[in-house]
Amino acid sequence: MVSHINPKIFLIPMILVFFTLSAAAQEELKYGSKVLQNDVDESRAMNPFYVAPIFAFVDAGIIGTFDPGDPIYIHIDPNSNFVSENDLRITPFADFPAGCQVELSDPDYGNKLSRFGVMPYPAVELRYFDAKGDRAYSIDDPVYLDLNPGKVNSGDIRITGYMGYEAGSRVEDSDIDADKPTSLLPGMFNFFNANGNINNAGWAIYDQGDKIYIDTQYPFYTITINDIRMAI
Ligand SMILES: [Ca+2]
Ligand SMILES: [Ca+2]
Ligand SMILES: [Ca+2]
Ligand SMILES: [Ca+2]
Repeated sequence: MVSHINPKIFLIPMILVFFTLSAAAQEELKYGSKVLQNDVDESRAMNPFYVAPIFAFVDAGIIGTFDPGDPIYIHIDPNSNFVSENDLRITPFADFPAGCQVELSDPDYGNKLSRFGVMPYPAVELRYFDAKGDRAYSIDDPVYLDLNPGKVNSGDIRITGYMGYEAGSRVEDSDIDADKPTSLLPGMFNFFNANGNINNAGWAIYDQGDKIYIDTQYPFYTITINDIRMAI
């Protein structure tokens, strides 16, 4: 009997369902969100970087000190000292939100980068607050780029949102999460090679549109629950 049904009748509702799912996916895949079970990207393959990217910042605002006026990046090529194409902003810069890649025509492209942990700048680590106290990194635990590592305090950067504070925001002394102890996050940067391109040696190429994750169950190179999306 099925063969008598006109397939076109089903096509329109299916398209509507597709667009609805796409809209939902856009929302849940936002910057600083954690991968949940059955998310569209869960269990996708990821690729390692040839050289591990670093956190770096532009010393703007008050010069000679790291301060809230200084935009922070995941800097892809540590051999360069300048904001480069496809570096990833992890704090907003001008009208650019956290989680977007730098393009050649952007105003911050080519700005000089400074490194954390090099005098006079503070050291940083990726750390989490064990919110439910289960002594492991888990889904409720917010993650920080933790300056002067060990405790959430003023100037730390939220890598994930927490209690209404957005991913990419900076902690202030009066915030709910200020003064919380932190633990080292097990994690490394990997990326989803969205456009699928590879070089002659067979390595995935990180370029425009590819999505960086903090991979918290490595080195399996798979997007799993609790990994953190660093790109919009
Ligand atoms: Ca500064
Ligand atoms: Ca926990
Ligand atoms: Ca801190
Ligand atoms: Ca690519």
